[in-house]
Amino acid sequence: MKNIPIPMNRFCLLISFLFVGLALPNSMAQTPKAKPAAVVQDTAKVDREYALEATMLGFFAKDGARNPTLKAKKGDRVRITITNGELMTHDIALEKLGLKSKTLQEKGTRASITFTADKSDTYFCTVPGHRAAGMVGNFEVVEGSISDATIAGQLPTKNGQPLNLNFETGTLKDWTATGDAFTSPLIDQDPSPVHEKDMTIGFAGKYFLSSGGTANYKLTGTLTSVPFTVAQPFAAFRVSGGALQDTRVELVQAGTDKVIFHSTGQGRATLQPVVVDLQPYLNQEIFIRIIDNETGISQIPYIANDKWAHINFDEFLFYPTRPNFPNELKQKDIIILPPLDPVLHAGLSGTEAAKVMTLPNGFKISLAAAEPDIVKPICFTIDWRGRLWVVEGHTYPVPAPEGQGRDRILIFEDTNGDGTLDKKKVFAEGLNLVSGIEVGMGGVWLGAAPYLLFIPTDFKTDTPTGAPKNYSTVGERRIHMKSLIVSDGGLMAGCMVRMACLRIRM
Ligand SMILES: [Ca+2]
Ligand SMILES: [Ca+2]
Repeated sequence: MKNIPIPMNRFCLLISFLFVGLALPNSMAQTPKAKPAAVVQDTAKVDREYALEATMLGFFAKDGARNPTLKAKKGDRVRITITNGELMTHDIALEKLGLKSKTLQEKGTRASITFTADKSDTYFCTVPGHRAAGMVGNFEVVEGSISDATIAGQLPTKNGQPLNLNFETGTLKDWTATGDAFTSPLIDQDPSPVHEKDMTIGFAGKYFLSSGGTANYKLTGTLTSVPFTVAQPFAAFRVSGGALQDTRVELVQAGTDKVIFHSTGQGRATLQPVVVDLQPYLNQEIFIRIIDNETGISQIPYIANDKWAHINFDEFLFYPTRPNFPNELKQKDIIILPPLDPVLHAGLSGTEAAKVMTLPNGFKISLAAAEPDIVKPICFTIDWRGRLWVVEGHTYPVPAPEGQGRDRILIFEDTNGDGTLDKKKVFAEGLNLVSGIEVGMGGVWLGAAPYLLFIPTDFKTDTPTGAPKNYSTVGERRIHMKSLIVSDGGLMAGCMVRMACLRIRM
């Protein structure tokens, strides 16, 4: 067989779907494969350099600031480099300037835009839906000097002595701990021994406090400071860690026990200042309460173990006026993904699930196959003998390194016609990211992004007669070919992500 071109089908079908891209299928073949290398080639001299992590929750600066305002002087040569923080499609563009970086797909890859600062602008991710989701911030051309210096803060005092609200004594003096999360919470290293190595805490002084970090997030407890008088109208403290309410810092009015302010982290490790307006409480007594009631059994069902079930804290200081921090953690920046909708009848066995299904009149249902005979089915097809070919998608959604795929193709057969698939055969194993299957034209066709594979097959013995052969590359792994159909001497493929329908003629 010759190489098969992928012409745009005249019945090209566009289906509305979340994260629909705009590229058309005939451009896919030319899309270069995303490179894992994280090297920025641009070596031009720049006056100002910014680095941001790109995620669906926003662009994050190294100091934790979400969608930070990036500043430059008029005429400065500026470079903004983004690092993809997840396995998603992201880029960065400037709205007025009309400048756009290359598009990233793999986690850890980088792209940048370099330009001369002329006027203030808006930076954002051009992938449809991402700007609305929060990937947008300001670029500001400023007059004069660019300074992020803020006024100095002061430790609260008691009986003329500064309180240990920054932990610089290396002890829990002036604090009382309950539970086990704060038995040895002081850390003097960055990266911290109880956090992941790629996390930066950015604490002040010699010590900061953590209720267990990402290593011991299951611990719970409370740490309460001694009461002290509000001596200045503003305060700021540094916090990071979980965004759920059960890991939080509270400021409490002494005597009444009324919580006058609270803040969680935002699901990141870097400590960020939170500013509190204490004007209504001037000269009153308050205390600080640091709470970790999170065991890591997440309220979010798709996060099995929540490593953010901890809180980090440092340095509570008073300020005479409202301090300005470039990486201030504002409450609007704390985003908590909503829990999934509850699923009716979740967790039933295959037999029980079949019993509770609602069917149209005249229909009946019986169980054909269930776990553990079949696990993670992602696609199937029926051959001319009425047998079911099912792909188990163990690799999806993250592609395995070349040669380390874990997907399997199983053939099921109902040998006595009672509706139960009583015979099972493994046709192939070790496949990578298979999302579509069809049987016909002398073998088995697989959509295994970024490839369209053909396995020549002896259907008398149901065994491959050769290695999988690639008939096309669609350029990127996120184009999942589904709904393969052999008919009329051709192969039809539907594609997810870039929604389209292709017709491939032999
Ligand atoms: Ca400290
Ligand atoms: Ca915890």
